[in-house]
Amino acid sequence: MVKVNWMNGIIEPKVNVEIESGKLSGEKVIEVTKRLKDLENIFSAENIRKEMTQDKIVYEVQAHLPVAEGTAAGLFFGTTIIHQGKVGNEYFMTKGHLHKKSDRAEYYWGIKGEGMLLLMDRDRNTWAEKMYKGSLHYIDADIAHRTVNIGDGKLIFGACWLSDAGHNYDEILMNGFSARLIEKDGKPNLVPA
Ligand code: S6P
Ligand code: ZN
Repeated sequence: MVKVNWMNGIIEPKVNVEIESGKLSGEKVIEVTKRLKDLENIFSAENIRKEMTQDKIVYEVQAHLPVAEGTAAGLFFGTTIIHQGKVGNEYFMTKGHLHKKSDRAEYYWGIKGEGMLLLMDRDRNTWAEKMYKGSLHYIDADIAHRTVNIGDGKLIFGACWLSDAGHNYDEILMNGFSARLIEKDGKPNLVPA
């Protein structure tokens, strides 16, 4: 509930973010949950994914969308929580995407846990940037991005992107990233897909 004190023009904010957890509450906050059943053909071991408990949550996204998607020059702000887990020896991760408008960049920052930001350019060169509490990531325009939880708890990170960036999931669904983060001897290894 927004409290307005018209006597002095000072108002309460319409939305809050818990700094420690990234949790958003208030107006125009949406929530999306991705479970194993929603992530067909994302992990390399699709046969193993199919056999796992389909309702298991892989990641949750909250986003503050103050303007309609597609609005020029607006901003969106979100928090993603990737749960701890693996499909075979591949860590739980997001679907990954490019932006529909290819010249739109994005910021990510680490809030909690240990992760990797998988980045791929148009020539399909893939590299991984470490994510941790306080890490800051500028995702350049036209770079595909996916996040991976390599820790033993939840990975939580924040994001800020342009409201007209849009999401292109199809290219990643069709061609994937050229590398994957696989656990070997208890450590993450970036291996060709
Ligand atoms: C939006 C931003 C994040 C992701 C979220 C889930 O541009 O990058 O909010 O949407 O981390 O990832 P994905 O690949 O399923 O959208
Ligand atoms: Zn994005």
